[in-house]
Amino acid sequence: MALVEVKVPDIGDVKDVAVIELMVKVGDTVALEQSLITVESDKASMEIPSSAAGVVKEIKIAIGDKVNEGSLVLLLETAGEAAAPAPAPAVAPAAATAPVAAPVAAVAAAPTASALVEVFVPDIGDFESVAVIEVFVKVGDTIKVEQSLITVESDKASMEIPSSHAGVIKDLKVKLGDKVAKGSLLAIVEVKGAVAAPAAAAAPAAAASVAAAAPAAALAVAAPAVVPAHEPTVINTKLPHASPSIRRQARELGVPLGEVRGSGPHGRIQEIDLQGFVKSVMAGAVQTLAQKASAPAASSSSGGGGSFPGLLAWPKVDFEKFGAIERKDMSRIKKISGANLHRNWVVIPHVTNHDDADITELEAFRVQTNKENEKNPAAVKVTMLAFMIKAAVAALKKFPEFNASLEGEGDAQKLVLKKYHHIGFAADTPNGLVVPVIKDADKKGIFEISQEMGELAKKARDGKLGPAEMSGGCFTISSLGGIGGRYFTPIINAPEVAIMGVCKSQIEPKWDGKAFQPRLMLPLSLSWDHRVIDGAAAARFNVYFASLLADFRRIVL
Ligand code: CAO
Repeated sequence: MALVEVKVPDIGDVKDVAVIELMVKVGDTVALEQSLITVESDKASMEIPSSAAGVVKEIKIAIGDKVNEGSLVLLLETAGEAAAPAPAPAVAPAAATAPVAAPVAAVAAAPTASALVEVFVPDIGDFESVAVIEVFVKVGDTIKVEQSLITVESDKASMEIPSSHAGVIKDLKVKLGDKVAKGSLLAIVEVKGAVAAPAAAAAPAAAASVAAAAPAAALAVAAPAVVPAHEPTVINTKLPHASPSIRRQARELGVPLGEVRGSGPHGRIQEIDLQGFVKSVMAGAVQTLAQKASAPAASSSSGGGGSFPGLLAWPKVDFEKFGAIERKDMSRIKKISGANLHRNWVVIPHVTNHDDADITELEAFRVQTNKENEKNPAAVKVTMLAFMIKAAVAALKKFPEFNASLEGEGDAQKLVLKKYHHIGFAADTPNGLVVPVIKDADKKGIFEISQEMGELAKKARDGKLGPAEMSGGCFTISSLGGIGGRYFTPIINAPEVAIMGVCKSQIEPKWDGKAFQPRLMLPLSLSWDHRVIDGAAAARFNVYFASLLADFRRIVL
């Protein structure tokens, strides 16, 4: 038996990081590499793993303490004779911005050594034998933890496979067209300043942790803007055991962590658990309160996704009797967005106001701006939608009840007024409709918004949007302007309370008091939640929105 001091290892450039989570307590038996605490700087959070296995005898820090490399974390009673601590293990960054949980690298730091580590395909969910359609790296490349190595594609979704280790690629074991599955060897990576843990330990550790990285695309597809209200199946009364990045993702997705069953050590909630929870809510395995309220007798026989008491059953037709047909699978996006749209349509008392904006001058300005930048290859093409996003921000500021969400039920119901301005835009993709979100649109200019929108729309079409890129929206604009049409009745993207639908602008004769003038008119269709917004407010919102587009100088008033 020996008492070993466990200290904060080299945590890179960060100094005086705050302890935000204690994951163990006195008396706990901890394994080598087990996360002990989470620290957070202004840029990232990371978990500090144990450099030895043993029983926690004393904890030397508290939540809120500031620590640095070498700070004493705790005293551990180990089974061995010698009290010499093992080399400090590598720290697993909690990937503050990545949409996936960071893998816990099963390596122990030994500053002078380097080792070859095998990187495998992690648990990728239900997919078996998926084709490699993109290889992002080559032999000799220096890669980071979480960096995407390849993209794989099944008939249902595509997903990027991240690396479980940082280092230099020594050998690449896959090529385009190869079929891979969970556990397939992807690459041999030389990890600097580290000694590989025994293969038997390394592989499962990598696989288990990267499993959390399972398909950004799949979750992108699966994740609604926010997980709807649901009937809890598990409720943890204790503080849920999860890293800050998982907590942040849960907040963004509206997932109540107390109800998520953690599959990690000591019931720790991993990203895969979060994904599983979101998927089960969306798939109806966990029935939403809204679904319960609106469709108590829901049955799969409806073909319409639920039946209602007192209504006739969904018609069953033997279509083949009338002619040739073909049955086609619905894409995952279609199924999931369909279920969301159905719920929103049924639960929210929608009203749609139609109006027109005179965009004659604004369109001329937009065309002129793009012309001026024509010769600059780096210039961003300015879109009408970017102006509409700025106009939406101004209108939300003037009418704050449009920048709100309903929370709670009955007497306890509250209106949550948001002080931030994240605007979603509906994007049509080969697999269906998704809504990427421009965060903090109030702080961005037209060029920046146009550029971000272009990038997000491309990612959406490529099926690469992460859940964070579709979360947190306050208000959505659905533009069919590039296609055509006059007006439509967009369905509100819950838990938002309004959505602006836009169709194709057309030159129309407008009476100026003396004569008809040709003006470019943009048709607007604002749908709003009548539980939150009144008709008069909606009409004023539309009038104000249109007035901003008619004379964009008003935006700075
Ligand atoms: N009136 C007339 N023309 C318009 C217009 C409007 N309201 N809006 C865009 N256009 C023009 C553009 O100027 C562009 O023309 P040029 O190439 O000559 O400049 C062309 O239409 C194509 O625009 P776009 O659609 O590529 O670009 P956008 O910025 O308008 O829209 C995006 C981007 C991602 C929103 C769009 O591609 C898209 O997916 N729209 C569909 C959204 C949708 O499905 N909504 C329905 C949801 S409910 O089911």
